[in-house]
Amino acid sequence: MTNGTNGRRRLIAGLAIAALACAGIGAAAAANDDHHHHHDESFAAGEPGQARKPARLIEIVMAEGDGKMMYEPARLEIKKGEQVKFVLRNRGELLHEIVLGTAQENLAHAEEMKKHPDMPHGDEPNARHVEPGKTGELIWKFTKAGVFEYACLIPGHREAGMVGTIVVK
Ligand SMILES: [Cu+2]
Repeated sequence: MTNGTNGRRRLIAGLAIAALACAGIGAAAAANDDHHHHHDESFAAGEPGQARKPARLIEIVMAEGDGKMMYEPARLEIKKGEQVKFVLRNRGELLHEIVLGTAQENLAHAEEMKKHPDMPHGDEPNARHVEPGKTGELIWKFTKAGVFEYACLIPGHREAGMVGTIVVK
């Protein structure tokens, strides 16, 4: 890889973080179109899955109550190389999301979201929004060992407990 490519990748990664925070602006389709130009960067937690390939089904419930917000379960163990189909059930009364990444990435991303509190990002390959009472799906292949998390980066939600741990080994 040339230095030029490295520089470009860094730039793209920076742009992607900025874009993530504001993808809620305007039509989702337009925002997603804009996003797709940045998808040549890699994801820390693995790679987008392929719907045609076999996947382990994992159901995650999103909910809130008693001043807390949570995922159930809040901890997952996954084999390196395993493809997972997350079925996300929002049993709460608020919009929730799931974003897969490292804790560091999600914290940085959450800071960006705070600057744009009314603008949840679009559905990146590693993220899904789920409206109250609805169910969403996210297919992901965990190609890298490590500790990752799934979090809701809508301002205040991660802080209220909406974060789970994924151990890949
Ligand atoms: Cu949430």
